[in-house]
Amino acid sequence: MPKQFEKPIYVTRPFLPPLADFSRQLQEIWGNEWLTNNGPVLQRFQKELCHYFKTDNLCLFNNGTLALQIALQGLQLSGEVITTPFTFVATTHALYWNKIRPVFVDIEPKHYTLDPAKVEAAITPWTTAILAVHVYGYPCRLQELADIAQRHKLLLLYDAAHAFGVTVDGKSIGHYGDLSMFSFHATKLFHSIEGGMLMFADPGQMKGFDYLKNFGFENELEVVMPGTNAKMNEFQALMGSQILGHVEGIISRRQKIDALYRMRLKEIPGIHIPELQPSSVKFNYGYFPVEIMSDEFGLDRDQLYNALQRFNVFTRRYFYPLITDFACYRSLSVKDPLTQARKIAHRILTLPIYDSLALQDVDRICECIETTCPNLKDNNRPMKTVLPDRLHPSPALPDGKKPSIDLPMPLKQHMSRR
Ligand code: T4K
Repeated sequence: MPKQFEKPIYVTRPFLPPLADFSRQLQEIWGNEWLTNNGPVLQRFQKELCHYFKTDNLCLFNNGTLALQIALQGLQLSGEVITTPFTFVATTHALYWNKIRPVFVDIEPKHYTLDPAKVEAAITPWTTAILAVHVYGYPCRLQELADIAQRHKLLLLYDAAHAFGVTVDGKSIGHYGDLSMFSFHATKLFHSIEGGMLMFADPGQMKGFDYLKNFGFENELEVVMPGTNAKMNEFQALMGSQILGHVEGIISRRQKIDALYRMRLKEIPGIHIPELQPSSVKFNYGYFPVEIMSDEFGLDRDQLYNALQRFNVFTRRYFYPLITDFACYRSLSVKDPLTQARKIAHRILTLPIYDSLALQDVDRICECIETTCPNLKDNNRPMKTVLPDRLHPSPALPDGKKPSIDLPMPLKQHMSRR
């Protein structure tokens, strides 16, 4: 029986650049006495990102949610937008904040992204766009969605919150579709503490997004639209700028963790690991989702989730419940039975994966899963893995080792009570 971890192992931990590097560069901010409102560090970070993404068409925000809300507003979308129920709530909230009706359709079972056939079947005269999510960084069915969007004259938008660093056929995933939103939240493999970015095909959109994130100011005396405040500040930009230089290393260390999980978990009955991406995709290993098939594993997903907590391992059930099952969206009528999404939401478990997670700890997490699996007979237990050298130091352990619609009903009631 593996020992409980001395310190909690979370689903993720933020990458932090060397403190000395960060402190040194903080002096620049102190020297500038400029903390936000399109400061010099932000402008430099924006240029670095333009170079990284090979585009001039990107705009920075204080978080991904506001970036997406502003995107929908700037594009003046209304009516219905076809989207996925298998995502983080912010995807749908952004539609609601723009009074757009989300039309939920099912996902495909292999990599959990929107099923193009379901998208096409859900188009009505009120549909204005498709908002698909590269969930866990898995690219959506890009060509099929692009064909549908073109055939029906719809905008194709991607929530690429999880997809920083992903490329398809040598191009950043942000180059696909009309617009993509990236989240730079601390829980992402690339972050700026909090932050978000829009990348878009039409350079004409830039001015509108810039207005919308800065109150609509044209100049000191003129406000041209009712914007909001969604600006990234200098500290966020500094963090992002510093981490950008580490991003390839972060991805390759995560790839090793992914490979070790795959090797260790494949022998355990009832653990389904999504297929590796094809060679045309450079993946980012941002998440490590698995499906727990209760009949074969001997416990259901929630039982395993709880059992792992007793070992001090805090996995997450991203994305359960489905968006359609949250109190604030439950009253929406959804035509699609969401068969795959429902099944997957009940089986999915995202395992810890982050830069400072030592391979020894990944091995131990796998041992915890093996020990918990009632259907793994003793003589089937895999041999102890001989690990390659530690990737990099892990946190110290006590033993001294370095290891335009109506609000949905509940929301309406809630608001009228206030
Ligand atoms: N679209 C999609 C598809 C998204 O996934 C998200 C965000 C968005 C849009 C919106 O983008 P942002 O507006 O957030 O930029 C987390 C994140 O807060 C959220 O950004 C993310 N998706 C979502 C998938 O995960 P929670 O509620 O699970 O976070 P929390 O605080 O429970 O953190 C998870 C674990 O990470 C903790 O157990 C411990 C660890 N952690 C967390 C933080 C914040 C740390 O070790 N250090 C930290 O500083 O939502």
